[in-house]
Amino acid sequence: MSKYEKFYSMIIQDIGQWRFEHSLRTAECACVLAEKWGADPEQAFAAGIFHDCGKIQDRDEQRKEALKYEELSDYWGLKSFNVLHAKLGVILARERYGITNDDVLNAISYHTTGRAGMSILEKVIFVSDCIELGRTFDGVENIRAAAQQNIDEAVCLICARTIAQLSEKFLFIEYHTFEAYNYYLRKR
Ligand code: DGI
Ligand code: FE
Ligand code: FE
Repeated sequence: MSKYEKFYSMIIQDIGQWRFEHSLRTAECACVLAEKWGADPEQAFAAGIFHDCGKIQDRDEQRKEALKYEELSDYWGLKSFNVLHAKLGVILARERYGITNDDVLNAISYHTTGRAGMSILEKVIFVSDCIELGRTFDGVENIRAAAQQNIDEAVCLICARTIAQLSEKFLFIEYHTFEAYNYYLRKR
C-alpha cells in the first residue's frame, strides 16, 4: 500500500501534517469499507490519500494554483469555496501525482458534496472522509454504525448533516448535495 509514499512529503508541504494525517486515516478507513462493500481497496487507499490534496493551506497559494485552470472558474467565487479544493484536487492528482483512474478521480471530485448515483468507490470515500477515526463530532457513532449496516443510509445521514449545518449559517449549498440527499433517502 505504499506505492504513493514518494508523494507524501509533497502533499504535506501543500496541505500540512495535520490534514495529511486525516488523509491517511481516510485512506485506511476507505480500505476497510471497500473490502466490505465491494470496491477495490487499492483504489480506495489512493483516493483517500489524494482526496484533500487540493486543500492547499495557504489560501493565496491555493487561489494562485486554482486560477491557472479555466475549468475551475465556476468554483473560484466565495460561493463555492469549500468545493474548490475537491475540483483542484482532481487536477493535481492527475497532473502531479499521475492518477488516471476515472473512478478514483470522481471519488476525489465528489468527496465534499456527494452526488446522486455514486459508484461504490465514490460512496466509500464520501463516507470515510466523514467517519475516519479522528472525527469526533456529535452523531459520528451513528454514521459509523450505518456505514457497517447500509452505506446508502450513511451517505444520506451525512448529506442531511451538511445541509442542516450549512443552512443554519445561511451558506451556499451545491445542488449535488441536495440531489445526493434525495437520491439516497429513497435508495437506502
Ligand atoms: O476537506 P474536509 O474538511 O476533510 O471535508 P470536506 O471536503 O467534506 O469539506 C467539508 C466542508 O465543506 C464543510 O465545512 C462543509 C462544506 N461543504 C460541503 N458541501 C458543501 C459545503 N460548503 C458549501 N458552501 N456548499 C456545499 O454544498
Ligand atoms: Fe475535503
Ligand atoms: Fe477530507
